[in-house]
Amino acid sequence: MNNPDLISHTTGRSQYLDDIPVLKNTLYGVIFGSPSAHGKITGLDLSAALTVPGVRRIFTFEDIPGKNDIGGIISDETLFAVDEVHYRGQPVALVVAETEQAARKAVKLIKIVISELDPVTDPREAAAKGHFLIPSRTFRMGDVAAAWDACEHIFEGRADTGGQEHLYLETQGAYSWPSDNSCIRIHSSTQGPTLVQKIAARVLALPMNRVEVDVARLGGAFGGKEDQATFVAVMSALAASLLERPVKITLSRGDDMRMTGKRHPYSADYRIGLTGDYRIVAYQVVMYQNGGAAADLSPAIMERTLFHSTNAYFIPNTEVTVHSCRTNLPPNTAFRGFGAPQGMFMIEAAIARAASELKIPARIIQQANFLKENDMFQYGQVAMDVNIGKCFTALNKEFEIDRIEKEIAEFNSRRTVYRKGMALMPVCFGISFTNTSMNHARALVHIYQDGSIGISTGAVEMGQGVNTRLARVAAGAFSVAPDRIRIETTNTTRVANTSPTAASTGADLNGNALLIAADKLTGRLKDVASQLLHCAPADVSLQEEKVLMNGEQTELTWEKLVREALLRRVALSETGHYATPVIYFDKTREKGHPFIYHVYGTAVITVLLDCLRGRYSIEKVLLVHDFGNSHNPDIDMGQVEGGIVQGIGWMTMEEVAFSKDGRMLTDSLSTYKVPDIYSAPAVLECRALGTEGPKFALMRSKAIGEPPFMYGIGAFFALQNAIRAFNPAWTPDYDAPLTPEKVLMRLYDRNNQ
Ligand code: LUZ
Ligand code: MOS
Repeated sequence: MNNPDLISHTTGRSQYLDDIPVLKNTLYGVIFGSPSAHGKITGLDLSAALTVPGVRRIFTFEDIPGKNDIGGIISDETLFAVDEVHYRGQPVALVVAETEQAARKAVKLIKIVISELDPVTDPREAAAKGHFLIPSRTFRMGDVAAAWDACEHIFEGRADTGGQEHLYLETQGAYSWPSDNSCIRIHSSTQGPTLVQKIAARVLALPMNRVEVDVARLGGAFGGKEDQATFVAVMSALAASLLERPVKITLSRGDDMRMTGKRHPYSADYRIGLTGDYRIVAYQVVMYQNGGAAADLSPAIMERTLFHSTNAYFIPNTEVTVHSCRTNLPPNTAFRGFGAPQGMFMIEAAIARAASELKIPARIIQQANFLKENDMFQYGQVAMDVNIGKCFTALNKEFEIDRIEKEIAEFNSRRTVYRKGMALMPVCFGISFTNTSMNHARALVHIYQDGSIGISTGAVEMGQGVNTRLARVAAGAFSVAPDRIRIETTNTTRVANTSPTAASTGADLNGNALLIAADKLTGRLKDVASQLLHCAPADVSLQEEKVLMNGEQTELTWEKLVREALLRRVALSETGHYATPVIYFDKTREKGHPFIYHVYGTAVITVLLDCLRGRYSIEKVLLVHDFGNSHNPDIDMGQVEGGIVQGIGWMTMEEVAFSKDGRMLTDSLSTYKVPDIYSAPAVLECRALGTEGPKFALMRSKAIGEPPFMYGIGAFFALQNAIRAFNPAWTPDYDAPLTPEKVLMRLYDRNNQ
């Protein structure tokens, strides 16, 4: 089934935030951010800025009628700074003017006096000073301390991952206006309309029923709009409410890059112990999460790191600790994978280290430790329908890893200036919000009297294709033509108390709610049909807009049936509520059954490295992925391809850099390199592991948004292997991203031998 936005996207008619026709009297807001990463505000002079023609008002914390508190999980973040600033770009004031140009001009004239304090940007330094955002957490299984004795080999070391800019095409923005009876309407580019509604209500001192948030679609999000769309939306609502005029805010790319948080950088110390036959017996790791200046989603991200810290392996004795460290950087936030990629990188680094010391390919260790049916995850969940081994076997059968290895060895033995490298990257990713209470969704379905159907859910379309999936589910459930279905905007007045569209759960949760609503409606329609056809409701079925009785076509059509139902005063609207069954988690024991199912897959990545220049290309990504019974193969492949390229970018070229004093050095596309078509793998072949799929996945089609991202981690290790083939004297280190500059240094590094 086609994307319902197909025509409007390709003709440029789809409405993003900036395409909403602008109302008369609209004002424009530009944020004034702190020029310092840490300090006390001792003076703020707005007088020159206020003289700029067109400026209507400048808002600071003093203008907030409610609470100056935008914290999502914990209350440690303000909308506007009060007397201290904690990161560069932290909002201090909002200038609102008749034009955006006037507001920008005024922002430059704001004078702030800051008494500087020392900024901390490094998470280990923050930890040493005791600067934590939340208490640290540890997951344990077995007895690590006792297990070291049983190990033939023990290796320890350090591993680091970098940040990552979301670089959604549409920057953060919002457009709000006062509506009837002191209500406020907010159009926000957010993954979490309910969160925007809740925080706007808190800041404006309004009950939530006076705040309506509407989202048509986002121009990308990747997690960056789960929490961090909120401050922009709330500022526009605040200004609109106090000025009683529409107010629009669109962050410039530079402001967006400087002001908003990114993927959390992590730094880790690991210890891994193996038997003589390469079974991993023990794994201990302490990770320092660079959380930035406020908690944002860091507690939940920390939790997912803990859950995924052994990736697709069974390790009987583990002890994994994450410290969430407070630093003077923008609050780091959700990003596709949500802490799992960081945790998985650490175990892969530990395995790679062991392999290099033992002088064997890492995949020998990887294969020897794949999770098996009924193994226990560290967090107490028993692994069921484990497909990691099957994915690997299928991958090996399809692409012959031995042959690839031989070809690479043969290529490298020619000793040209090029080397090739290969790595295997297995992935096991748990589906469900780790916070059990968030795993619910609702749908509101109207059948209109002409037979067309309008569907509202909590799902936000951000380019991932959730609307296509929902439309197809609905067309199937009612057995009507796809063009009868409209997926409405996501709106807090129609569907309330939603969880953000995140954690790869958007289709599963909202689609299941939709099925529940549809089931109630078709039940009522079949009752009407049974009256008209003088038969039992069970004899009635709907098929391709026809009503069948005992499998035989009748003269009753979908449209006629709907009209008859209306005449009989049967309700043609319905809601469905879905809450994921089975799952629970006990945080006091750190044990439970947090995930409704897991997604598995295995990839092989090969790279070609130019050893004169340090340049490289990703040659091939070959993978077998367990889609379950894919409901929309095109959407799923799109997510696989996009995820892998984004993962490769994180591991190889995207480098978020800050100066010591907390200034972002990579705040434009000339200094921050993201993958383009030239850096995408030349060959990407994905095979589906044919499985029937879990019954709790929507139409047994597994969640797809995040899991493929982590295949990209293989690019790091493939590159390392290529470097080692050229420079055997090099002792590998595990400091991602492995940019061309770093690769070049390592090609000629002989110091550490
Ligand atoms: N967001 C969230 C997420 O709030 N909880 C999660 O568990 C999660 N997982 C992945 C991505 N976003
Ligand atoms: Mo998320 S990383 O907002 O699914």
